[in-house]
Amino acid sequence: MNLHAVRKASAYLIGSPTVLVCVGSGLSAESGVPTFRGPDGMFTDPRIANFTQVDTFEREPEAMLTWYQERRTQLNSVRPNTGHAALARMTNTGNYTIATQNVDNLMEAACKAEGIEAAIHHLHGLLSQVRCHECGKHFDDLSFDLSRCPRCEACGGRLRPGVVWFGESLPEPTLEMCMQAARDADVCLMLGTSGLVYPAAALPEMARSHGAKLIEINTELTAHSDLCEVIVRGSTATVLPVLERVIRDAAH
Ligand code: BJW
Ligand code: ZN
Repeated sequence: MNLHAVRKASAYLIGSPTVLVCVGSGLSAESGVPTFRGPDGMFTDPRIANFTQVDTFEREPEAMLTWYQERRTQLNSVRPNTGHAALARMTNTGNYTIATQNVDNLMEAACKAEGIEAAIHHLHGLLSQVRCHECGKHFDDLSFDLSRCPRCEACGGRLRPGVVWFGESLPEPTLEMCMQAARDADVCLMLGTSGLVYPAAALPEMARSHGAKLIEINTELTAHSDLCEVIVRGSTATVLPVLERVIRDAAH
């Protein structure tokens, strides 16, 4: 890890700034939740890549729901990693908004474990939720077995995971709050996201055009690396605890 880059990043984060944190699947990678792209990503299997497209739900609903049910079950056995925990603690050092593309609840779990309340917005929904594809009714319940293709008690429609597929709109109030946070931010911290999926990828761009400094923590270069003031190459599970420590030490 480049400690010079970590110190440079900390200089932007010391002094209670307003921070938009844009989170992607890399943050949860060391918890055992696979990323989408890259050599170990779920999308190396083209069939799986298709399961994140809304059109596939019309053609192969059983296969798609079985895959989603497996991922819902896996959520029961994953735990937040050191990156989630450090980020939770960092939110106490400024005005932080977390805009996550992740559909796990690991950031909430880390905040709970640290006794911290943070503003976390799920742009792509949550795997723990189920909703009706027809009437939109939400069921916040992990006990549904989606692989049995359950039906909505309100309208008889098809139940599906409460996530956002390609070709579907993001939840409007969530996106609006994140866009406002992008406009207000002094700093935009990008954690473990490839920056390829819109409109989430537009948030750092929007923050930058409103004057925010961009900081990236990622094991690889991304679509946004060229826009960054600071890049720390490394795992968020390793870098965030060091960054949080430097910020905390500066406060004493
Ligand atoms: C580490 C690490 C470690 C690893 N430490 N780092 C404008 C331009 C072009 C296209 C569009 C546009 N606007 C809209 C579009 C279309 C489309 C889109 O963006 N397409 C592009 C891909 C071409 N967007 C949409 O369709 C969105 N909807 C929309 O725009 O609505 C308007 C509309 C309405 C009606 C009709 C049409 C449009 C919806 C997007 C939904 C995305 N859904 C998914 C699946 C969620 C459910 C599920 O989990 O199954 O969301 S796809 C997948 O990608 C998932 C993720 O949230 C998302 C982003 O991925 P992420 O998190 O960045 O992961 P990776 O794998 O890409 O990257 C991992 C990174 O971590 C890498 O950089 C690694 O290096 C790093 N890493 N380990 C640190 N330990
Ligand atoms: Zn319904």
